[in-house]
Amino acid sequence: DEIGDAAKKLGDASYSFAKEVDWNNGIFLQAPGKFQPLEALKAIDKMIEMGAAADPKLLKEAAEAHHKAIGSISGPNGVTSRADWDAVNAALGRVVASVPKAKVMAVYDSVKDITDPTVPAYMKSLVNGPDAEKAYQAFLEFKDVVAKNQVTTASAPAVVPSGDKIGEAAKALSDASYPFIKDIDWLSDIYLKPLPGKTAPETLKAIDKMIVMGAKMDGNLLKAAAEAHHKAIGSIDANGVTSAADYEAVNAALGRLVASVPKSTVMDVYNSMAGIVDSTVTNNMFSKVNPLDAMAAAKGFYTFKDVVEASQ
Ligand code: DGD
Ligand code: CLA
Ligand code: CLA
Ligand code: PID
Ligand code: PID
Ligand code: PID
Ligand code: PID
Ligand code: PID
Repeated sequence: DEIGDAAKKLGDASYSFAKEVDWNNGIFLQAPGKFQPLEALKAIDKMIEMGAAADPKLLKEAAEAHHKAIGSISGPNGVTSRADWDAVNAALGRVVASVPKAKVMAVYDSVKDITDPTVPAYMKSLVNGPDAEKAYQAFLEFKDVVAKNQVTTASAPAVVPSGDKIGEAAKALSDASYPFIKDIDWLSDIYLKPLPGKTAPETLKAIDKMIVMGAKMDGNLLKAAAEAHHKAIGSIDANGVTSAADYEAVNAALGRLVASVPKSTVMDVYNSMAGIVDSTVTNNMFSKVNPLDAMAAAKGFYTFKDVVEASQ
């Protein structure tokens, strides 16, 4: 297709730049400017809306392209192969072309709002400047091909299941865990801290398992889950906590999503995460909430998972 061909040209002009970026640099975990969680949440909400509007099949293919690309990483900077670099760009270009332009620009504008204007120049100073300019010039040509192939209306909204067992179980889970949700400091910057003692390649391995799980999920249920999150963001209070009803809808949507993939795929995520998160992290989280609320929530979760497993 045209976007695939354009991605090859983009690769010709941008792979040198890609090789110069130190993908293992911990700086990419930091906020791109002042830490402003509620503003950042607005930007993430725009990404969720864009994801919910995208063609689920193209999203799945983009996730698969990333998984493949992780498999061909080499060298100290963590760069993927030339062929996989092109394949990721092509896949993301197709995702962008599957949503109306305004949804893409809403992401750009909201990310711009939380990005310190000196950040791009600083990023450029870490690589060979002319290579960055060449890559950007090629991006501008690529985006014209994407725009030419872009839809003008979003894909249809998700079909949301109702009256199912997971929906019922989500009510019980949410009643049992909402007090715990209210104890959590959602606006803390702790969630952006590096995992103690873990390198980027180690962390990326665990993220790869999530990408694999994402690629196997039912596309309609993934879209429904994204829509539920968007709605939930719309009802947060000053502490960032969503309403009880929206929290329940998120739990139901995520339970259905988990049920749409094989158990072993879910356990691969759990086991790989358990391997990089040591007990100091979980103990620290536990120390910040009411222990009784946390235990009630955990009990609710372990009951809920049996219902999910039964429909898996
Ligand atoms: C950049 C963008 C990269 C900066 C990276 C910051 C983004 C971090 C996002 C973190 C979000 C947190 C969410 C993650 C979740 C965490 C959960 C815990 O370098 C601009 C200005 C605005 C920059 C900020 C906006 C960036 C938006 C990026 C898209 C959002 C993606 C979302 C990513 C998040 C996660 C993904 C899953 O646009 O951008 C560089 C540009 O900066 C440079 O400016 C441009 C001008 O816009 C353009 O008009 C033009 O002037 C150009 O061109 C210069 O510079 C000139 C000529 O005109 C060209 O023809 C050509 O010759 C060129 O020069 C060659 O040099
Ligand atoms: Mg990403 C984007 C890393 C998985 C879907 N992703 C980005 C970039 C960053 C990144 C490179 C955001 C920061 C930025 O804009 O830099 N993703 C990244 C990693 C992983 C991952 C490390 C781990 C596996 N992504 C992942 C998965 C999905 C996505 C699983 C779902 C399928 N990702 C996704 C989308 C987008 C990203 C939809 C974006 O739009 C965003 C992005 O790249 O925006 C431009 C700048 C970008 C780069 C350095 C890489 C692109 C290089 C281009 C082609 C040429 C360079 C131009 C110039 C020098 C800088 C860009 C200017 C900008 C204004 C366009
Ligand atoms: Mg998430 C999970 C935040 C958007 C899909 N998401 C998580 C949690 C964290 C979170 C609360 C990961 C950390 C963790 O496990 O804590 N998501 C979060 C935010 C946003 C967002 C702030 C922003 C809008 N997500 C989002 C979107 C999608 C997803 C758009 C795609 C539709 N998210 C998604 C999935 C999963 C998450 C599929 C998970 O599996 C993971 C999760 O919750 O795993 C348990 C612990 C969790 C919580 C504090 C909240 C849940 C409370 C449960 C139901 C009861 C508590 C049990 C116990 C006390 C603690 C967990 C024990 C553990 C062994 C299970
Ligand atoms: C400027 C000036 C003009 C010239 C110009 C110019 C530049 C404009 C630009 C630009 C626009 C632009 C847009 C970009 C948009 C990037 C969007 C990224 C979206 C990320 C998402 C992440 C996610 C997910 C995901 C799916 C999940 C939801 C999420 C589901 C259902 C200034 C050059 C024209 C770069 C969507 C993918 C996993 C949130 O106009 O003179 O330069 O860049 O998890 O969804 O699960
Ligand atoms: C524009 C203007 C509007 C019209 C428009 C428009 C276009 C927007 C577009 C577009 C946005 C867009 C985004 C693209 C982003 C591509 C990002 C590629 C990332 C590739 C990576 C590869 C890799 C890896 C990997 C992980 C490793 C690092 C690597 C570690 C730690 C402008 C059309 C709406 C194409 C990250 C995955 C293995 C490098 O808005 O008027 O057209 O395209 O090895 O991580 O090692
Ligand atoms: C300039 C002027 C214009 C011309 C121009 C220009 C240059 C702009 C530039 C540039 C922008 C730019 C951006 C770059 C962005 C790279 C983003 C990489 C993201 C990597 C990640 C990796 C990671 C992980 C991971 C998970 C870990 C955390 C991490 C935990 C819990 C100035 C040329 C346009 C290079 C996210 C995945 C392992 C961080 O604009 O005239 O030159 O470069 O380790 O999670 O640990
Ligand atoms: C234990 C001991 C026994 C008792 C037991 C027990 C506990 C097991 C447990 C547990 C398992 C478990 C699993 C959990 C799994 C969470 C999975 C999260 C996945 C997140 C993803 C994120 C993403 C995306 C997304 C889609 C994108 C890709 C991504 C596309 C196409 C120990 C109790 C049985 C909690 C997939 C969603 C946006 C990466 O066994 O005696 O306690 O918890 O962006 O994909 O866009
Ligand atoms: C298990 C054992 C196997 C069988 C199995 C199994 C089950 C795994 C499961 C499962 C995993 C799972 C995960 C669920 C997670 C739910 C997470 C809910 C999160 C809700 C949020 C709501 C909110 C917001 C929001 C953003 C705000 C904060 C809030 C800020 C900054 C165990 C079946 C495979 C259900 C985050 C979105 C508005 C709070 O593996 O044998 O069954 O379910 O307001 O952010 O303000």
